[in-house]
Amino acid sequence: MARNNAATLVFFILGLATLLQIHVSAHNSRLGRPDQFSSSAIYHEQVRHLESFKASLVRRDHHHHKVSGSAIPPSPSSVPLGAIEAAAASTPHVYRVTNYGADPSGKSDSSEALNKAISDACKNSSDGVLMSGITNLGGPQIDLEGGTYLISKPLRLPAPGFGNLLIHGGSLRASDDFPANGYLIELSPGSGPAPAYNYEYITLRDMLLDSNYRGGGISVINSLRTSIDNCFITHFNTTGIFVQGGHETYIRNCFLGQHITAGGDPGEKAFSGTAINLSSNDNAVTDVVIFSAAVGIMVSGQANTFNGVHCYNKATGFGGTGIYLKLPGLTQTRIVNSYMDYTGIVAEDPVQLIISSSFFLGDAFILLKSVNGVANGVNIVDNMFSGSDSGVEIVQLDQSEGPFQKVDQVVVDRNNVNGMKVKATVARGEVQGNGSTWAIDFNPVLLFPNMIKHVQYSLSTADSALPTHALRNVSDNRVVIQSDVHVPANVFITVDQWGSSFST
Ligand SMILES: *[C@@H]1O[C@H](CO)[C@@H](O)[C@H](O)[C@H]1NC(C)=O
Ligand SMILES: *[C@@H]1O[C@H](CO)[C@@H](O)[C@H](O)[C@H]1NC(C)=O
Ligand SMILES: *[C@@H]1O[C@H](CO)[C@@H](O)[C@H](O)[C@H]1NC(C)=O
Ligand SMILES: *[C@@H]1O[C@H](CO)[C@@H](O)[C@H](O)[C@H]1NC(C)=O
Ligand SMILES: CC(=O)N[C@H]1CO[C@H](CO)[C@@H](O)[C@@H]1O
Repeated sequence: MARNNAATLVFFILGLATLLQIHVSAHNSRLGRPDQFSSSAIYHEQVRHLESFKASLVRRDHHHHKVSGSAIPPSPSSVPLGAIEAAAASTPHVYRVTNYGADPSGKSDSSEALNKAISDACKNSSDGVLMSGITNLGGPQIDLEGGTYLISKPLRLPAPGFGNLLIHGGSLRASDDFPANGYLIELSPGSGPAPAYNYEYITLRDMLLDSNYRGGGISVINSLRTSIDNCFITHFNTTGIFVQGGHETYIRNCFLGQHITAGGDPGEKAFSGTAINLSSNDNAVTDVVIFSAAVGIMVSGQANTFNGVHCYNKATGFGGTGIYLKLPGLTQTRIVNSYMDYTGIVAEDPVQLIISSSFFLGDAFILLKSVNGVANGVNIVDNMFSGSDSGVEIVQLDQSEGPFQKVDQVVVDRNNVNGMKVKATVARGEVQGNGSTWAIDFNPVLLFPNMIKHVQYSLSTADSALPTHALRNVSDNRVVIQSDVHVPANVFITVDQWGSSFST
């Protein structure tokens, strides 16, 4: 019994110590420089905390007594309403736009009200944990309260240099006189002097943006760590989301389309605009559907990644493009786990590009376009292609501006293909014959014309004669094997166009 009590006491003390430890470390990290505390300073801190902890227990006890001692506990309604409102108003972290006179029915122009709410949210600051030149606003929320707001000019922060702000929860619609070159939300510097980066950690979430066929949806200029999450962006006439400069804009769980359609729209030929234009590095587009636009995603910045993108914006047959990689010579792009639905991928002079684990439906294909004739470090592997048996090749070359001449480490292989023509940079063939010459023409499969970098073959014969044989000719993607004597033989040949910086 006594031992049990002692154990309980030890446990209790340990528990207290743990509590204190957590408290102290949290306190230190808020000060930002825990290493400046000597261990004796920490000890004294702990003693002070223990004392105040004890005091708080006593206070709570006291309060408890008082409550249980009174016959009727105070009901919430007995607290004056004005006091609650005053308390809330003194720490406005949630900016409800209707408090600023915004009209949630979408009838009257709410531009001024919304911009006022945003500029008020930019008045408070927390501490300086963000990039130098960026004020940490501490996370204020502009709450659209589930309303639809008509706006005649873009929503903007009052000046560059702010971070840690959320705008969420409602719809915005451009008025008929909205500037045709504007965006509903512009994270742009405006006219003031711009710091190194305009904004950091701005989150735009849970919104429907209707550009009313005037201008675009969201522009993010020279900003860091922007999140665009669960937004539905439609009726853009220019671009749904435009990102220029800066880095790490994360676009996820979004739906973008110029026209509201579930696919197979009779007006598809007239779709225009670009759903996402990334003129910026290091961004990610994940789990995004693009259902109408002339170009789904235009990319002209490096090190962007696309994962789970579904493009059915405008079929290739009608002149549309799913993803256009316009970074000749330094592509550095990964497209994985995506769904190119009747619309394909175009890459200019690809240098470091991976397209993998993706599904190409409806004769959608990948086009490598030569600008300066370079294709280097390209992996197009492990995709699925499905087409209409019209002989469309899964990977094609556009050499109208000159042939691909510098081809190295280009691997197009292991794609599974149904109803389209396989193209690859590795091919295997077998030829059977009774004679002294065996030849295979690999042109139907090989992607690049007249380019075989490696050949391997084996000659198999059951004949009593043991022939001498050799690789005689490799030209125009044809391989010829010859033997000194006439024999019945099977010849197996493997060729590739990979090249490799590792070969000698
Ligand atoms: C929308 O874009 C089309 C061209 O794509 C243009 O003809 C039209 O004038 C634009 N509308 C507005 C309001 O700017
Ligand atoms: C994408 O943005 C760039 C500017 O950074 C512009 O030059 C280009 O025309 C745009 N492309 C499309 C297809 O919107
Ligand atoms: C191969 O051809 C030679 C003559 O050209 C003939 O004698 C021989 O029977 C043939 N062998 C087979 C397996 O057909
Ligand atoms: C190799 O074959 C090509 C035709 O494919 C021919 O033009 C060329 O002369 C041949 N070269 C040799 C060394 O036989
Ligand atoms: C905590 C804090 O600084 N709150 C201020 C935020 O800004 C509003 C004006 O927009 C002030 O009234 C608050 O005092």
